[in-house]
Amino acid sequence: MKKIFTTLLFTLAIFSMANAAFELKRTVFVGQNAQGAAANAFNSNNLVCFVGDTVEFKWFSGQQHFVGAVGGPWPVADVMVVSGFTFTAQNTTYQFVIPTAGTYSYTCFTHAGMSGAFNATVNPASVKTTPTFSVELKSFPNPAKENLNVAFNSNSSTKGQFEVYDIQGRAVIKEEIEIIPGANIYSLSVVTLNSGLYFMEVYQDGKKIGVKKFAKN
Ligand SMILES: [Cu+2]
Repeated sequence: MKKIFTTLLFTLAIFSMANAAFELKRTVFVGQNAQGAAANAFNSNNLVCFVGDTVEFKWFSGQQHFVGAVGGPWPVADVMVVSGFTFTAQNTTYQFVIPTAGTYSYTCFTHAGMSGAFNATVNPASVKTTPTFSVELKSFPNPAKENLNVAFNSNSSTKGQFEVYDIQGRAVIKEEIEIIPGANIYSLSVVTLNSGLYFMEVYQDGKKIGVKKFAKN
């Protein structure tokens, strides 16, 4: 029992680490130069980071620094934008989670020439890739007599389903398919269908990814 619990904890820890790996906290020391010494400067004053990261401004030295944003896509509601933020020994940190890509400039209004920026881009590792169909769904011949050929492109290998509905919305055909990366062509037998209009829906992993209207002769 204890072993199972330990394994579970370990698994949870790994899982949270994997999630946290995309978002980092980066510190900008207020009142420190690039060499780490006390100065009317920010360290770093040219931070490179990712959307979702937390930038923490942390007081390092100097009596008082009144810091505010001067450019970039800062949210208006942000305290550092609206009123500036005062860094003193007692009031040491200010945190900001980067909401969107761009270059965020900031300055210390107390000390001329004390300024910096951080440039945020979207971390490619955090972008979840969802399978997409790069080519429009095609069906032919239209009207169909015995077989309806369905063609589309996919970038992944997954399970899929064809569903055909009549004009009253009744399901008349359901067929499981295996979707492969690249060009997919399926021949669907429609010989049992009455003449009329139908809608063919294609599902990938339970999600509808295409609809095509066709006629049966
Ligand atoms: Cu300052």
